[in-house]
Amino acid sequence: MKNIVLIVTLLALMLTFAGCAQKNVEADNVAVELEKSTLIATEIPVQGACGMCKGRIEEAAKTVEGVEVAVWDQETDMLTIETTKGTDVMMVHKAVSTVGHDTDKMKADDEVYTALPGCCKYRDME
Ligand SMILES: [Cu+2]
Repeated sequence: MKNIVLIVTLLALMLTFAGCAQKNVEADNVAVELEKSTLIATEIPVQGACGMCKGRIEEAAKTVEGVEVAVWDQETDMLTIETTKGTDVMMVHKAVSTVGHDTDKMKADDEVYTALPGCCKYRDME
């Protein structure tokens, strides 16, 4: 009889632990979801002209640590980035202007701009 009580107690304990483990996994999942949802969206006006520009701008933006998503819209000349908390957005302005694209806060060097392919000469279009 004592043995049965012991076994039942042990089973109950095991179930309790299993339940806790399950809850922890759920808590972890919630944490991951929160992490994703706490990405901060920022819009940066970036000058460009064509599909090549799009690739260049997005690639440059993604080199900045904390930039998870970077999408440049050719129609609106708007770069939308999604970054983790604490990301220095000015670093994105810098990265994008370094490869030849003016932002609303940082102008690309004339030398770099001049070296862009003809189809990317956005300044001439204005
Ligand atoms: Cu281009």
